[in-house]
Amino acid sequence: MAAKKKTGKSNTSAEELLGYYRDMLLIRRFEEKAGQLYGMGLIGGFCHLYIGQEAVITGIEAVTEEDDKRITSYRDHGHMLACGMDPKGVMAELTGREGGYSKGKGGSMHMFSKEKHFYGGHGIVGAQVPLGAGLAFADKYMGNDRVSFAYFGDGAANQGQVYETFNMASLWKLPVIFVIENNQYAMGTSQQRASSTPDLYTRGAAFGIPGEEVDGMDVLAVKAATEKAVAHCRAGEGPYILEMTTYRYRGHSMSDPAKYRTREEVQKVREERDAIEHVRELILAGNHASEDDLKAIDKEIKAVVNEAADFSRESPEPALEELWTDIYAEA
Ligand SMILES: Cc1ncc(C[n+]2csc(CCOP(=O)(O)OP(=O)(O)O)c2C)c(N)n1
Ligand SMILES: [Mg+2]
Repeated sequence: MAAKKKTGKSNTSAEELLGYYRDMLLIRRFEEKAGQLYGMGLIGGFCHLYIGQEAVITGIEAVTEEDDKRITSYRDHGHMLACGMDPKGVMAELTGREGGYSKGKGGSMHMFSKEKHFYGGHGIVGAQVPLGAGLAFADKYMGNDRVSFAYFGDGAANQGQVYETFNMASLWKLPVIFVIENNQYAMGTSQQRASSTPDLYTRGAAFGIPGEEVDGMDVLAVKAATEKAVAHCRAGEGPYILEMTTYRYRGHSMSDPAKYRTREEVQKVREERDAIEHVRELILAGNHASEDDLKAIDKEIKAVVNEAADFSRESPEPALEELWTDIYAEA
């Protein structure tokens, strides 16, 4: 295996590292299970897996506080798990069951949790970005010091509505952090083929929004950059852009011809930059836990995921009458 070029604080505590290990592993095992259930025909429709990108959401959520808000695209399962939503409710939504977060009527891309301040789950590329600024506007209006996180991809970064949002967010100094999850591809189109400039973190320059490029495969680097961005927002300085360089290991969605990149390219990232492996190495090198301890954690996580999968199969399908509920909000 090639030498790692990761940044990382050697003084990170055992507890913190083991926490990241657990959180990232939960996302990976959950997504692997979702892939299996999809293959078995238990999940239908769209399903976009987050495998490979776990360090981004894990590092950011390590910094968030109660009542901070988040909104993202259709590649949303990891975001839900990381902000504390119940794996059972997420999995049951994937299988379209009553016990799901949207009572089985939303599916993979349309889940919400008011309690955890998770505002979706959006299938229209880039649509969550102005909505994220809206969340931040509400907090500014209420006069609190909450921060909103609007996540979007490298493909979405070329959408017009993103720049309209940048303008307003900067003009009104909204406490929103724009997190660009640059996983190098938008469906089958590589970033090089679609973006006029390679650096997405500079895209706010015309609006006076500072930005930073971060190794999104290194949970400690993600956390450090997020701390800086959050401090900026909470101090009333307005928005911030974090470009997380990351990689998705699986296809765009569940059907993906995978003709746009080589197997070797994927394998190389897995071997040299995997976020979970990186934390695992830090844990072992620091003698914070043994190989057996880590195996035991994996076993525990698998049990949580299996329980979620069982729940998602046992929960009934929504009753027919549900077709008529949750359509209009009562005003
Ligand atoms: C407005 C709009 N255009 C096109 C699509 C089809 N589409 C779905 S995902 C996607 C790629 C987006 O890529 P990126 O923003 O990099 O996010 P990623 O899937 O890599 O997480 C496209 C073109 C869509 N859903 N909405
Ligand atoms: Mg992408």
